[in-house]
Amino acid sequence: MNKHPLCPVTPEDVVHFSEDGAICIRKVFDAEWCARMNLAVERLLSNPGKRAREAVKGGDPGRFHMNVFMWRWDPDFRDFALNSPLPELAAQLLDTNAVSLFYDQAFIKEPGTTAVTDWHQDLPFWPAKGNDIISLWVALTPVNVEASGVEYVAGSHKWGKFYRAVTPDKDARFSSNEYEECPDFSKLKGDPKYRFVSWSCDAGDVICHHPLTVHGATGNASPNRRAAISVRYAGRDARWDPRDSVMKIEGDPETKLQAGDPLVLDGVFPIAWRRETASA
Ligand SMILES: O=C(O)CCC(=O)C(=O)O
Repeated sequence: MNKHPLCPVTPEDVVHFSEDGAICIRKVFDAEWCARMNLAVERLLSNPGKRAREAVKGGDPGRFHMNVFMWRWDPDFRDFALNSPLPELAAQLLDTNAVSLFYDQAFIKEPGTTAVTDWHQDLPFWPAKGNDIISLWVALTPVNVEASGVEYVAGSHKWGKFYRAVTPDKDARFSSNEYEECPDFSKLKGDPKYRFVSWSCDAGDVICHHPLTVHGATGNASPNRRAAISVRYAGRDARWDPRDSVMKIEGDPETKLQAGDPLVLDGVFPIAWRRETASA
């Protein structure tokens, strides 16, 4: 199993990521990692635990399974988040000397799922703020962009917008009226104001996005499972920002962190990668 990305990140990738707020890095994981994590996904689906969400409605022939914090209880997910090429990739794209693990999240769509992932930004869901938070969406299966891919609105992380959070299962606890609703960008595809970016992936490719980049996804019209794990890492300016209507973080960081503290806390937001020669 590889320890470093198989395809190194280039300085052009760093610039591209900062401009578009989304980039696909090919061949981050070898086949052994993908096989191991697909077994872990299988285990997760049959034993989902207390934080699982299912977003399909009656009559949907598929299954849209989401889960969070798998790294806290499953050794394979733990290794994936802390001892794989991912944290180094995060640090390279954030151009920083150290990253902590924020959390991991599974997005599994079985064949025939009609439930979409609504257009959204990630930051409104989180008790966090800052630009230096990155989500690494790892394709564990091949992903055909038309059938089940995620799409991003390039540059939307720079709009200064903070859209209301909406979970795929429409959990009312998230929908704070303080913020405007995120438009349905699938209806704005022909509008020259917006540039959409998306990628078909092989297993082991990673799509990386900024926490304010607007994104959404179709269901799964392919005959195969679409399994992806998003692992989120925090860098330099990421801060604890407890607000109403945000997700609950496992491990009760609210009892240990003050608003404005860095997103670093043993056992909760552990340091996942540090440059060896870095002094801080
Ligand atoms: O895989 C999906 O459908 C959504 C992924 C997503 O929203 C994320 O990684 O933040």
